[in-house]
Parts: sequence; C-alpha cells; structure tokens
Amino acid sequence: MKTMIPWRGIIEEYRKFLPAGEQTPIVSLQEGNTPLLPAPRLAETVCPGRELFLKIEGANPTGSFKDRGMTLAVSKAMEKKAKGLMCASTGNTSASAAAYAAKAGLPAYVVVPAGKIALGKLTQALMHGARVIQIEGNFDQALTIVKSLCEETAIELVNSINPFRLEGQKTAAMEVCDQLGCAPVIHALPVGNAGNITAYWRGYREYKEAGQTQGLPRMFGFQAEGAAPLVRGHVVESPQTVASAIRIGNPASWTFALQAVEESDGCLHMVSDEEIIQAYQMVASQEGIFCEPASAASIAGIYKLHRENLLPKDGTIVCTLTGHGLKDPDTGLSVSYRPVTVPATREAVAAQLTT
Ligand code: AN7
Repeated sequence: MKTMIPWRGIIEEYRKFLPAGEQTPIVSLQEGNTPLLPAPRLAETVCPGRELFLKIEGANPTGSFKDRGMTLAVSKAMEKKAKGLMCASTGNTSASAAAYAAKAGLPAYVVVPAGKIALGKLTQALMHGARVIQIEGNFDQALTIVKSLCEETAIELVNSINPFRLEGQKTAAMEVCDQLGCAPVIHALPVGNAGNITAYWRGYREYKEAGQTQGLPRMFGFQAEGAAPLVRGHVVESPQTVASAIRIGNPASWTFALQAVEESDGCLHMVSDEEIIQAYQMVASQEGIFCEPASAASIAGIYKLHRENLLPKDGTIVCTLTGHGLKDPDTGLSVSYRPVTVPATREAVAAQLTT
C-alpha cells in the first residue's frame, strides 16, 4: 500500500503563521495544496522564453481561492460563538461562505447583485443551504449593506475586510514558495476587491522573514477595463465586465493593494473583455485548464505586457487562476462553437472527423 501524507488544510499546515490557537475550533474542508502547473505551451504565446506556472486555485474544495480565507474566518467566528455568517459577493465568496457555514453548522446569509453572479456559484450557495438575498444593485452596494448589518448583530461578516480572510489567503504565496523552491520573479493576479494581491504580498514577505524562502516577487495586478478603479485612480460607479467575479468599482483593500504593488516594484494594468476571453480560451485549449473569466485576467495581463514590451526579459512567472471554469458555464458556452447534431450512424459521425 502506498502511504499518502494527509494534507490537513491550510490552518494545520501553516499554523505557525496564522492566528489560530488551541481553543480555536478548526472548520476545514482540507483546502489548499493546489497544483502549481507548468504551462509551456501557453508561455510560447504569452511570455516566450520565460518559465510560466499556473497556481490552480480552482482546485480548492468549492472551486476558488476563497476557501483559504474562509476556513480561518469561519473557525474564528466559531471561536467567538457567532450566531451566523454574512457576506456580500460577486459569487465565489458566497459559495465558499455557504459551504463552510454548512460544515460548521451555522446559518449563512449571502447578499449578491441580482442576475450578475455566475450560475455555478449561485447553485453552490443554494445547495449548501445559505439564505441567498439578491439585491437590485451591484457588489459595492451589497458590501455597504452587510457591513452595516453585521455591526448591529452577532452575525460575523466574512468578506475580506474580515482580517482573518487575508491571513488565510496569504498561505497561497507560501505554498508557491514551497512548490517552486523559491519565490517567483513575477506573480500575476486578477484584482477585484484587492484582497488577494494584498494577502499574497503579505505571505511572501512573512515567509521570507521567517527564513522559509528566498527572494520576493514583483506583484502584478490586472483589472478589467470596465471595472478598474485602482488603475484609473477613482471609484467606478457602475462597473461592467464579462468577468463577473471582478465587477467591483470600489475595492475594500484599495490602499493595501497599492502598497503591495509599490513595495514589490510591481504594477497595475487593465485588460479588455476581449483580451480576458482570449486568454480564457487559450488556457483551456492549450493547457487543459478551465478557469473562470476573471481568473484569465492574470494571463491576459502578462500577454498584454509582453506585446507592449513591458515584461522583464527573464525570470519565473506565476499566474494565479483564482476560480474554476465550471463556475460559469454560460460564459464558456457563449464563446464556444455550437456542437453539431447528426444521425445516429457510423457514417454520419465519421463524416465529422477532421484527422
Ligand atoms: C475568481 O466572491 O469579490 O481582488 O465576492 O471570485 O481579492 O477581490 C471575488 C473575487 C478574482 C478578485 N478572481 O479577488 C467575491 C469576490 C475570482 C474572484 C477575484 C475574485 P480580490
């Protein structure tokens, strides 16, 4: 029999770096330990001559990186005996909060923009038993509402303004170092509320300070053109993009994200919906990885910098693919060809072969 070393989830694996004590009841779905996949074919196009790796965060239990922060936020909520969980969400936070609430046996309330979250994410929140409240408004309005409600109740807010969310999420950077043997030269991420880029930068710094890794990456953040407050330098009132996960006009971690980019000698850029969809299709068809549209902003961004001659000449690049493509089947279908339907005969199928 082959002995597998069990992975116990990010709190147990990185406990030294996290504010979880003896008395914290750990609520875990064994999140983390996601693949860091070499992507040589994609690199030929988007960053020729450089090594490209994809951090596949869609391989987390609910299909996105949110699980890393949610395990800690929900464990800490249990520790302080919260009566329930609440969040505003563009979809993935609600799916993750709903799942961890189910595991913890707590009620969850999720407030989402009506008709603007991907089908898979809505299905997850419903299946895990959360109370889904759709508002006739956007994410930024939902966040304002839940912040105010949580101030007055024993319901715990599990958006990334909950400090434990980013603490949990920083473990992704530590994992990348463990997998690569050092920090990459560039780490690229899609940016919405700007929590994840803040968390990764913290994770890289703390791991280096603890002598667990060498070097620090430059943090490259990419926003969608129609939802790029950080790049434009002002709040976007009605954010628009095909990448519904990052349809955010007033990011909660605004200053921290700017700080991460500045301290790391990184950059913030925006990519168009066309560029996002192109990258979304390339990674699926060339590397066998189906990510959601928002996730592909990291690849679209690297490709854009390469085309504009703004990419450093060498060094390892890691792109985080934040969520799974199955979250958003509608977008996948809408950019794909329509499959043919033929009679149920050998000849009819044979006529379709192109090789
Ligand atoms: C797939 O679920 O904000 O910059 O409410 O789902 O840390 O906000 C999701 C964000 C990137 C942006 N990729 O991360 C939510 C939510 C995916 C995401 C982001 C999100 P942040």
